[in-house]
Amino acid sequence: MKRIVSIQDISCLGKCSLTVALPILSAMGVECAIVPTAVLSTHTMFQNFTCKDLSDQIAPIAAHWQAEHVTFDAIYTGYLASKEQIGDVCRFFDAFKTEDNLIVVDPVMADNGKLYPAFGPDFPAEMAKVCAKADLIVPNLTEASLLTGLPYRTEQDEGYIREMLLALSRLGPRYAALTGVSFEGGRLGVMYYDKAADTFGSYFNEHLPASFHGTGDVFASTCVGALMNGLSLGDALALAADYTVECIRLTLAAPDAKWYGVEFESAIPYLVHRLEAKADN
Ligand code: PXL
Repeated sequence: MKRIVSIQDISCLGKCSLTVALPILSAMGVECAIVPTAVLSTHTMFQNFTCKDLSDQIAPIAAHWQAEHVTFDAIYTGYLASKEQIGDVCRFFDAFKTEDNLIVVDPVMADNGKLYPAFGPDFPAEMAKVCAKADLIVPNLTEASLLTGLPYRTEQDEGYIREMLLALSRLGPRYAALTGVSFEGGRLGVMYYDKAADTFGSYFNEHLPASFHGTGDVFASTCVGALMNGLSLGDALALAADYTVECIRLTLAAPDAKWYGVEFESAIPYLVHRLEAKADN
């Protein structure tokens, strides 16, 4: 069984970060160790939230695991709580990176043209240092714009997205995948770039008329789980996009849907069936 470690916060209520990553990766048959970056009462889209920064735990956890000779097939980071812990996360990468494993960074910090409330304007430059050490990064368009300095545009065309992907890849990672890409009404998806092969790819699905918190975490967790199941990057991104859409579809159909997150739990059978179908091919 593949073992990964996910470094992101615990939002005690709110269906995001580790409370989404753990069940999804478990359902996909991947062991997921965790390094919590912070404990919050809720995600930061609630009006108020508590937050206990756990930066001082990252180095001792890493040191213990190194003493135990633990290895990981992937290191997957999401929401980091403060710029103070960026150095700890980079040192964690240095401690556990091998020739064969994969560092996946979801540079969670912004959406819809705006930084999340807990971050100041100097945070994107710090997150760029984490991206520099990744094999694959999966930003949304707002995060990509903050990382590269290129303008954030809601009207997109392929030239703009390609330019963004090239700029992202110059931060360091071999692979960059941009989410929230749309070239025509009713279609939404992901476009990606492989720097070593100098190739672009894309995948589009239905654009449902709603947006929910935590869908980026659903997408990134599924992508990591799919890669650990041996899917190619293109297939992993397509499965992640399809599962995310299915989560939104079921949330919209649920009479008791919560505003703060998607009903990813109800869509887990769909995810498992899709993965089994891939394995049978
Ligand atoms: O879903 C991303 C996310 C993760 N963790 C926390 C957040 C958010 C988005 O708002 O606030 C704490």
